[in-house]
Amino acid sequence: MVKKTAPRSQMTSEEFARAVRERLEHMQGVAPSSACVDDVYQAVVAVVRDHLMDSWLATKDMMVHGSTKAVGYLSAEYLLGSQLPNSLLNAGLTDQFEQGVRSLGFDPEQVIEAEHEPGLGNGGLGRLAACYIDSLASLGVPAFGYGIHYQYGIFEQSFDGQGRQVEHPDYWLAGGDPWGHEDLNRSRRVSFGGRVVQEGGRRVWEPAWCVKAVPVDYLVPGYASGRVNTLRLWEARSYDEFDLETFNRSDYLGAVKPQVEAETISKVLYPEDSTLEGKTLRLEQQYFFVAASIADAIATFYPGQDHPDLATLPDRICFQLNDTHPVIGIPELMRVLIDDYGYDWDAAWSITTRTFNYTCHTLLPEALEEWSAELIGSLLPRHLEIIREIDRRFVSDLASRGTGTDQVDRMRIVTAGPDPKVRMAYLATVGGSYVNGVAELHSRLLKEVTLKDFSQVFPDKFMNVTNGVTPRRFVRLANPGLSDLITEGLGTDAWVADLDLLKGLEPLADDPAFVDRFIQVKRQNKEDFAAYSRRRYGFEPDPDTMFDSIVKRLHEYKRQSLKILAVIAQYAAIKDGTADPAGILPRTVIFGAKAAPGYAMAKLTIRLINNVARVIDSDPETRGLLSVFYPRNYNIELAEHLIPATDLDEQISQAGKEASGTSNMKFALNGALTVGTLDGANVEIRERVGAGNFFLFGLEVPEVTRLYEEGYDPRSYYEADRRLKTAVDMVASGVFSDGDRDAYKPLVQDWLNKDYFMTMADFSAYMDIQSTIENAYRDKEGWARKAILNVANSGYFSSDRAVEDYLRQIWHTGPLGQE
Ligand code: 26Q
Repeated sequence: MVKKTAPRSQMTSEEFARAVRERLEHMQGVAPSSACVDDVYQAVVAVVRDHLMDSWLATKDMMVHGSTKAVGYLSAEYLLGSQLPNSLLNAGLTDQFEQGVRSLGFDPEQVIEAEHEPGLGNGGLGRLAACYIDSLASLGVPAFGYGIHYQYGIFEQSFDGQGRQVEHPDYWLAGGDPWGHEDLNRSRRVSFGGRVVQEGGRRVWEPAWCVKAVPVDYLVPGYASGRVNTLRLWEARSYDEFDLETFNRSDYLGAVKPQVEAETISKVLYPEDSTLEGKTLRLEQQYFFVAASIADAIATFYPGQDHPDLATLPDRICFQLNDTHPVIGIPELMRVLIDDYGYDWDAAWSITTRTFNYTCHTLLPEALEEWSAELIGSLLPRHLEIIREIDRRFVSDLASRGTGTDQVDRMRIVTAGPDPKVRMAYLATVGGSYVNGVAELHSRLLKEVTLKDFSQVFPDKFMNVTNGVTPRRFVRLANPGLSDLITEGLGTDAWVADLDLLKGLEPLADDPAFVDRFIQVKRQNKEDFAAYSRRRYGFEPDPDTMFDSIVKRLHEYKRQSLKILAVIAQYAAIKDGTADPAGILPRTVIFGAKAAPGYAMAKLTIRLINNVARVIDSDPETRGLLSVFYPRNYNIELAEHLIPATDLDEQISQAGKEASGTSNMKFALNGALTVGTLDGANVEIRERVGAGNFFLFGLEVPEVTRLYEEGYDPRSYYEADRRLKTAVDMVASGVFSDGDRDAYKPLVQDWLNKDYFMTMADFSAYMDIQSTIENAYRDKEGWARKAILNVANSGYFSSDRAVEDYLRQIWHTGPLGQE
């Protein structure tokens, strides 16, 4: 492999400054002397985009005219984070930007902070998509990311006076969209509703209304690859004058109404990420972006052809379904092939099944999408017919393989009964070549539990690709101090494009000078975070305390309540003198989490955390010993500041519930130690970094299963552990609600009577491992040594490796220009 070092563009800083000035004066009409930071930001973005344009055109040209199969990543979410620092790094323009902007009298830091991050995703799945498009471009693989140009991204979170979550719309486009390139000439028509009629031997869909899908393109520059791929996000517009032919003439007003409402389709990202309501608008969003993307791919690879040979489609592009959200693409491609291009069923099925693959991201049954057949039928009548036909043929295929009738019934894509449902995960499994889970444990559980019947019949379909994260954003950019130290330690910065090289740091864990430098870097990151936090939130965590972080969406299965109960128990021990102040390890516990607006239990947990923080931080007895900090609005920017500053990372989900986790990888790569259960990718992290450098606790999957079967009694754990009893009783008695004993009743009742995720059962083990952690932390050098070994052995968790796994096992393609 060629060792790639940081790219540097030919452009000088003088040229950069000149281009910015030019842009300000001639395009924006602002004299540099009267420009504000936002003006400069806009001009800088234009300069960077301009600079990437030639490579973008060349990449697209090679993709269309070459013979390398492209990847079409279909994802309803891309949680991009800020674009400027990443584009500068990948384009080799960082120094020129800094010097150029300074020469114009501006602070580069402020220009970078002028960006409002596009929060077009909920959490892990959306961020993973963003990491994968970065890696695809960096590896030089021709790829399109396809998604939705939501006008409102994930809501902005604040807290009210009682500590409750308040949601505010995230109008991320307020300052324009300087990175987006709207391409009106590539727009596509997407139709909905109506009916299907028989015309001769053909079924003909007569839709009732349609919308225009307008692409907004974002450049995705690879790191040191010279390639620039495309992220194409679709925006819904109504046609100015609607085309009467498309309409059902007998219902004129009924047809106009949805037309008028067309633009709502891409208005807002749904903030739910597990409990799924079958809302029409959500299905409209899914079909909208997938239909536009499939039409776009055909137009791109078969330009100007009325009768393209679509039998070659699987050689030109493969579509990866990021969870079930884009699965309606399977019947859509069938419809296009059969209805629009005249292929027969078998030919269309062969093309379709070789074009799609499906990644599953969950183990929770309630998170598996099911749409009522009635809803699909009213919005997409032709697709429902096709889905029913896929199901019919699938069932007869199973029968001919000798699959038992019970099993066949369990496997039906369309459920039987009065209100039939379409199971999207099953449709994806049947309609594509491969299905993959996102960590080894998850992939195994998919085969053994969630999709067991399918893995019995189609064992070769099932794959694992353990998730990964991009080292560019989450190490090189987020943690410059550690990056410099790594580069120094390895004698090269080639690790940024080849993260396995981190292994070379392993011997340095025994080098006292290196360990010392490592300690200094972490210390500096903690001070930087404290300063950032004071500016942003008005709270300054004390860098002399251990920074103990738990950041992820708020979910019962992720068990933020286990953490808060442990904090309360520690608080109680300080108050009642059980804990000797001299023996307490000073900590700052940092929470970051948004809850789905309709998820009552999660929102109540947020309120509890905020009030525990309030009570503890206003209590003089805990000063310098225990502090709880819950910054509002956890997002990519906050992650980039917090992760490098963290000492202890909490990955404490109930075993068998977190598909993978990806923040666990980011923390390990940034030299935090993990306290975690054997769940998701924690298992692989522990294997790689070494059991001695990972704090394991809690029930494991077989024990959880056994407890469910035997009958789980949370109250028995409450009775058995004084620390737990004290903590729960404090919540119940109103200590964190000004005496109001009802405030947290639903939470307390759940803990004592249901506790589906077994927080009570894991509490004692969790408290016990905390003492082990504290002892380990007191040995400063020993802790740093463990942290270095985490960094050195986490190279595997690069999204470059994950994408290479997809290329080898699933996509069967590779970089441009190597065919
Ligand atoms: C679906 C239908 C309707 C409304 C919303 C949704 C929806 C939206 C987002 C369902 C799920 C999500 C997001 C899921 C998610 O982020 N899953 C996480 O994916 C990560 C990347 O693989 C894993 O690391 C995490 O373990 C997994 O929880």
